[in-house]
Amino acid sequence: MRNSIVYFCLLVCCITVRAEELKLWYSHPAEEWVEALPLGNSRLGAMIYGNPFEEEIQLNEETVWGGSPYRNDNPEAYGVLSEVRKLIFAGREITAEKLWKEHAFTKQNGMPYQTVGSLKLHFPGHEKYTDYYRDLNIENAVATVSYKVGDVTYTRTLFTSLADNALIIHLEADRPHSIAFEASYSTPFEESAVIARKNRLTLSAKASAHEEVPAAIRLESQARIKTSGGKVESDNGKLIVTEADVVTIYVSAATNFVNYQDVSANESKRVDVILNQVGKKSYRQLLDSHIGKYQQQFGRVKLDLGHSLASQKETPVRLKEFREGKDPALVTLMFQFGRYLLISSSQPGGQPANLQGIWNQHLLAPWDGKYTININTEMNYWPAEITNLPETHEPLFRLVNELAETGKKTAQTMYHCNGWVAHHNTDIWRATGPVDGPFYGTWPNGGAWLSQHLWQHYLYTGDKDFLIKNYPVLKGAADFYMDFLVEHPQYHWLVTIPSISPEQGAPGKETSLTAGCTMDNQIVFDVLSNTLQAAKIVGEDIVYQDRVKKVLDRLPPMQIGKYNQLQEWLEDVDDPQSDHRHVSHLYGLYPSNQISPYAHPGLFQAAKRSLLYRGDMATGWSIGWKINLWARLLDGDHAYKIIGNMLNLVEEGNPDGRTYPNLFDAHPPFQIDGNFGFTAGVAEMLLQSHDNALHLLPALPTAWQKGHISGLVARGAFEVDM
Ligand code: FUC
Repeated sequence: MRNSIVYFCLLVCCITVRAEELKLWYSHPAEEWVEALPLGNSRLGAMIYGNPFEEEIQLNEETVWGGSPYRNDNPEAYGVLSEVRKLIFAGREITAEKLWKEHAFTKQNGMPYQTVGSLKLHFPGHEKYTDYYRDLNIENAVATVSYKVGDVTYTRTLFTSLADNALIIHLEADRPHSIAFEASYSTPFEESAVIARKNRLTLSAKASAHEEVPAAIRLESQARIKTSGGKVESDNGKLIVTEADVVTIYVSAATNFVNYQDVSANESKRVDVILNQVGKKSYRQLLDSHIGKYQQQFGRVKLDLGHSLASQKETPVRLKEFREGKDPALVTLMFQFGRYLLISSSQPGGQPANLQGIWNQHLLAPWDGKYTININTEMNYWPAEITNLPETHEPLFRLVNELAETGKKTAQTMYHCNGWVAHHNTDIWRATGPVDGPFYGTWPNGGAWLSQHLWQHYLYTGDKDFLIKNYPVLKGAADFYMDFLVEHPQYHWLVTIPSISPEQGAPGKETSLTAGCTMDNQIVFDVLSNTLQAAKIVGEDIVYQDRVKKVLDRLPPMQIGKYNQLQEWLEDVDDPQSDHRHVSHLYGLYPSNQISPYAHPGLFQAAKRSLLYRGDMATGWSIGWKINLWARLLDGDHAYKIIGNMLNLVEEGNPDGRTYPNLFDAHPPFQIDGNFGFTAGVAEMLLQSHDNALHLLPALPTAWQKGHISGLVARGAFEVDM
């Protein structure tokens, strides 16, 4: 049971302008993918272009990945490990890098997340239309398209049912016998087939082999068409509908994926089971159960920062004009859009949201659309607890448990260490070896950082059974460091080596390879001290607890350097001119809680100095991180300035654009972590609970004079209304 407190810190504003619904809307069809509107139920993703004449619905299924079960740890790594360490300690990092590159990496840099293809609906005669409108209503997770051809009004309603696991497309016209179209599938996969039979259109395909790992994923997508009035015929890989009054299309997709070791399911049977079930329900029933299930999660948090006439404009116009300062409701929309995306891409039993959530039109997406775990995947889940969506965190918890299995072998093979390790990337096959070469991949802390999400969930919920169940994973992350850390010959602290401060070399160094950089020390500190706290709660052996304490006492402290900055490396070498996107040494400020303004004022000022040096502009996700960091620095106006850097339309001639017309965040290109970082950041400006107390409105900007928020969650299982 949650504790509930109501604070009247803000006067609820008197809204003179009608509170707009939470909608993204447009007066034109999408021409590009980043204008199309995303629907999703964690399993299925759909991007709706809303073109009257040639509707395209680009489809995803969360388990369509290249490759098959594989591992990518190189057993030769251990043979060179002590030499690599010696060379780094001796300042010969380039030689160390060469050796490490030859022996610690494999040909596999991770498998790609892939599209299914598109369902296309061709409406002859709809080339010329008037009164066009399309939207995505994120209060009920339904998209609509409407327009007129002559004097007939056509309406499309689409949703990916959270309750019934299918995409539902409902077509209506305000005159009988007016609906006529052809349905077809397209897919980029070489090995694929489309069959049309009666009212069913079926696409089957095989995902790609990649980096010498054979393909294993088989996928099927099927569309079944039900009409009232008119008829459906099949012809040469197409379904043709004529003279219908109303049409409902039910679309499903599935693969043979069972888990990271098992691909033995039957995708056709899965699709059949889903669509047979869906076919028993009326359109109304499907719509109601979808909205009911969605609102049960989405409706928990309400935010109102005020409205104005500017809030009623078309979405891209609002993004263009945000910095004029008249549209506080755009922050609300973007905040809630992040919650919409998390609900739509991460539900219990599914895969965690990857670099693009579940939405991807490519066979080879940027960075393969996989899981980059040196910041990006973690950021995806920053809003999960605080914005009251703890169930969306479950797929990530399962991923961490699975990495603890695969990463045990990596820890043994590469480092001869106990416990488990994952480097800076993983994928659906839960690969835990290093990828992308030494400069980026020498980072044995991905699993450790992810494991902190288990501890945080415990802090938010107080769920002791959850902690007991997940304790072995936390302990495994700690056990790895107990073996992996090495005494630094000069400072005598225990340090990680080889490692990097993601993804940059210290000034004056030609490579990134280093020992004991600040972020590593902070992560190791979290892993060990949180495992120690958990050990006490679950009643772990006292001898083990003492061992952990002894290691904790020998970690390097955070250090303040010559520019009054928080040092990123053991040596005082930071470049105050650097605007690198990774602000890794500020991990201790956020998401961790190692730098408090009250307990560590010196470090707090140093962290602020470091962040000021890095500047306010960055890639999308880095902007997302900076909103949270300025919130933790208790500076609402600075956080708000960074919000303005995010809410800036990507369009030709604007290199600073960081949000696409469909509100997807721009790295650029599209990467979803920035959306989630934004949502977490707005919440962090309004409520903090990391420092052993609830802090209400810790970073309220001057721009938010009036407002109301309910349903945010604080550690200790409090739900807060203000
Ligand atoms: C890390 C970042 C990049 C990008 C990639 C997916 O490598 O440094 O900016 O976000 O992940």
